[in-house]
Amino acid sequence: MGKTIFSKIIDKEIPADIVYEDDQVLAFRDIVPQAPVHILVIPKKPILNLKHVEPEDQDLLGHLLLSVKKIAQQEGLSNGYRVVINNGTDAGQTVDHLHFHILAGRSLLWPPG
Ligand code: DGP
Repeated sequence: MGKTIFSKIIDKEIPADIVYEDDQVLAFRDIVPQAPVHILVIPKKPILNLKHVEPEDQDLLGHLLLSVKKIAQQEGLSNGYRVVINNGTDAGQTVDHLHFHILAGRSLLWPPG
């Protein structure tokens, strides 16, 4: 399988509006925002989705969630935010690289549909 669009963003082959980066994680603004704030948080390790995580990824998964918290603080999301992981076809996953959506800046409906 070739590189996904997110691997190309990690490798800086295509541009993105990056809001956070460290040795394990990259976060950037979604190109099709569904809310005033819409950020994608991804591991640099190319994991397809949650179905493909392994016990060895435990620390990385924790680090991703702590990064979400850090980014939410950095973005000033004091009114709250939603974190979404779409896994597979029925969930609407379109990019085969694990990603957390951070959505904020408006009142979000539930159930999501
Ligand atoms: P999902 O549907 O959960 O697989 O979300 C994939 C998201 O990725 C979708 O909201 C649009 C976003 N996206 C797709 N291609 C690009 C891109 O080239 N740049 C950025 N910043 N976001 C992208």
